[in-house]
Amino acid sequence: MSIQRFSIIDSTLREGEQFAKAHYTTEEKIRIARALDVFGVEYIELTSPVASPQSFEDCKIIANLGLKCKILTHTRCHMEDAKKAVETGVDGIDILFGTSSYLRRFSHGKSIDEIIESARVVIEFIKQSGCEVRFSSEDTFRSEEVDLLKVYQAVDELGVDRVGLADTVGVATPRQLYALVSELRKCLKAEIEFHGHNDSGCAIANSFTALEAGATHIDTSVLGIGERNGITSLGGLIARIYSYNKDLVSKYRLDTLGTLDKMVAEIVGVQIPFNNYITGETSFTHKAGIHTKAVMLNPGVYEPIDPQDFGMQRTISIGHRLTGKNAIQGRARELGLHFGDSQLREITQEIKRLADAGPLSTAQLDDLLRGWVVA
Ligand code: HCA
Ligand code: CU
Repeated sequence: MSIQRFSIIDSTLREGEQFAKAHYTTEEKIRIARALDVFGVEYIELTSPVASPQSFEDCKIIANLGLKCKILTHTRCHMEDAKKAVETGVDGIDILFGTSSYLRRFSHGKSIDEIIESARVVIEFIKQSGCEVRFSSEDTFRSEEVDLLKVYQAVDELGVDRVGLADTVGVATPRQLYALVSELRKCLKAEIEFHGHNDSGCAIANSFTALEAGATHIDTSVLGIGERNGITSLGGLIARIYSYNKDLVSKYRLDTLGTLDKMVAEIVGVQIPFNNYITGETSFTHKAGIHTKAVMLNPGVYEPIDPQDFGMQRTISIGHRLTGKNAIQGRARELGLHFGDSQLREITQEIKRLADAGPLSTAQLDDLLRGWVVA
């Protein structure tokens, strides 16, 4: 199935607050919410208002900022939580219930019929309040399929806006996602949301496959921050969808992704990983001679993503032993120097010889090029 439309539910301010290093001030939450809104995510999910007194106040503040995106909060499937959430003025409430045998035995101890009954009361209340409601089954992929279907069908009948599939421990595979989402798509009216953890490295692939199978809402966080090693990263999901069909992500302000990643990295006190999607330090650096030659003729040969679409710069790395004469010629031209082919070959051999001892800095390389002219 081809992907027609999708929405991002960014949870940097909910799942992201569960990242070991995160502790946001109100002012930081507001900055992040505004930046996500500028980027254009359709929804922002906030920590439950029952988490702490400040969390309740912050929900109210962010729900009243007048942002374009919808504001959601995330609560347990309890009446007291739902009431408190409605009080904050959010647009929607994401509720969660554990259906796996682990959670049923070691967490809440409820049967499937009891889960449905508790959910019914809460869902009806939220709907009457005029808020959107999503019901998610925590640890979906370690739950029995008959149980899942029963619960999802029951909440669908109650008129939830979305049902959520949560790969809480990051163990699901793309094939499992495709199978379950396709099946649910056939029997439910509600839209389908996916929330995936990245413990085994499949969060982005699983999110994308969920979309291919008919899901329409994906949970993300900036840099993927969340419990343990986190969830689907916003930039990673964008990179994945862009590579599939660039038009699908043209609704976002892609040029602001770098600012967003940097802001959140600074706030939680981490570096943007060097190999991060799109905004990593080396994401658009080309090194080996064969690569640089082709990229200088046509960047698309080795660039699935155009850095300019994201306000990023391409780097051609030159002063190392894997370098090639085309890259060296390119740098020489930037300096206003023009060499013949045999000179370029000699220079390249010399740079390779010197760089065997370690990479040359741009200044060293430029000196060598300038010096060659003089010689
Ligand atoms: C949590 C669990 C959750 C919920 C996801 C969802 C998960 O930390 O409360 O509501 O869809 O991964 O299962 O983040
Ligand atoms: Cu989670």
